[in-house]
This record gives sequence, C-alpha cells and structure tokens, in this order.
Amino acid sequence: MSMETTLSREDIVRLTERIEGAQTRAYAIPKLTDEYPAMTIGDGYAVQTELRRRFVSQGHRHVGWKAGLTSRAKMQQMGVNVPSIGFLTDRMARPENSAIATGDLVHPRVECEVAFVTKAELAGPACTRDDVLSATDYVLPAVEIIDSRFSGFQFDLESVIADNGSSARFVGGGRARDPHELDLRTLGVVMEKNGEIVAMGASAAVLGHPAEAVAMLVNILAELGERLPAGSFVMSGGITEAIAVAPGDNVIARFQDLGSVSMRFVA
Ligand code: 0L1
Ligand code: MG
Repeated sequence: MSMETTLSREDIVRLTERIEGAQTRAYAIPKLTDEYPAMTIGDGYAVQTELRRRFVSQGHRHVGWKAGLTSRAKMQQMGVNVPSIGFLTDRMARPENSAIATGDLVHPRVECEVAFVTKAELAGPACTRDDVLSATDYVLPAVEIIDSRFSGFQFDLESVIADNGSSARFVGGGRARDPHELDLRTLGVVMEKNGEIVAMGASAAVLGHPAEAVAMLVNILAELGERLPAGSFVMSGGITEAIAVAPGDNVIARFQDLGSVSMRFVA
C-alpha cells in the first residue's frame, strides 16, 4: 500500500479539525474527497495520525487499534481491495451490559469481532499470523459500534481512514481464552437485536483468520513508522455485517467458545 501524501500540513490540520468536530459533536459531513479529490490513502492516515495526536494531548489514552473492512463482503460493498486500520482510546470503551448513548453518535451500527490482547511487541513489515498468535496473551469476544461521520454513508477509503475507520465505541466481554486452545478460523457468531437473529457468520470471514487481520494491521503500522506495543487491545474486524441500532435496542452477540457480549442503546 502506498503511503504517499499530497496534502499540505495546513490542509491536514484543517481536515483533522473537520473530522474532530463531526466526531465530538456528532454531525454528518460530506466525504473529504469531495473537496480534495486527489487525496490519497497516505493523506487519510496523516489526518488520522493528527487526530490521534490531538486526542492524546487532550488526555485520551491510546489503548489499541482496530482493523476494518477486513471481510471480502465489506471490501466489495465499498469497492476497495485493502483493509484499513484505526486507533482505539479509553474514551471509546464501554463496559459489558451497559447502556450506550446514541445521542452523541451520528448513525451507529454494530458488528461482532474477535479482540486480541497482546503480551509482546509486534512489528512489521513482515508480521505473520503465527507471530500474532505467539504474541497474544488472550482473545475475547467484542462488539464494535462503528459510526461513519459521512452523510448518507457516502464515503471512500481515503475519507474513512481519515475518520479513523468509523471508530466510535467498543465493548469487550465473554470469556478470555488462549488462542491456541481454539480454532479461530471456524468460530461461529450470532448477533441478536431485540431477541431476533439479525446477523451470523464464521470468523474465517475476516481475511481467512482473525490473526491474519492483526498481522495486516501490524504491517500497515510499520508503513506508518509504528509498532504495536505489548498490552495492546486489537479489534480484528467484523465477522458479521454491520447492523444499525437505535435507542431502545438490546443487542447480544453470542460467540462459540467465547461466551457472549451484550449492551443496550439509549437516547
Ligand atoms: O470496522 C470497519 O469495518 C470499518 C468500517 C468503515 C466503513 C463503515 O463505516 O462502514
Ligand atoms: Mg469493525
């Protein structure tokens, strides 16, 4: 993936302020490429990096990363052939079984993911699935609440990367397990909303194996000049499609061998 950048420092800062406003005050904006059609993936990551720098300087704690657009279905839906990554902070974490407010989100959707917690540093550019499994302390079931800030879901990869891969909230739960005790390719997941099954899938939907997505994330980090520190929380990408949620909805994600994660949404 080329990380070539074309935007000036002033434009990066301007776009970061635009994304920060949309994220923190929960309003939709047009995709960034409407104004900057020549924007590259490298420019998207430059905006994302500046956004992370600003949040950290405001006291947010950077706790890990997420891989996004890791299933063939999602890539096809978006017309892209490369996944994306985004950062996670403590302010995005929500406890299991909690009430999650939608008032500070634009159009939230939920997806089931396997999360990894690492016990050793990982570095690209040639990180492999086996490297990830050796560096993993445990895996746990998680739900990501994504929230694209772009009007009517009209976006492209450059804009989504600048918007931190639509990251908004995440909930970990269930049972922490040693990944060597599980077959992480064939893990089944069922998502229920208000008692109805709304999505289901198997973990192989994530690049064939969720640890493959974490390796990909580490290799993208290397292109950005970064490593994944020990103790990171990493979301490996949606196994199921993203399902829209609204106040009053109760969501439970049931993972084979890992237990379940639940939450409810309030205004
Ligand atoms: O987590 C993800 O797969 C990122 C999705 C980005 C695009 C969207 O908001 O649907
Ligand atoms: Mg996701």
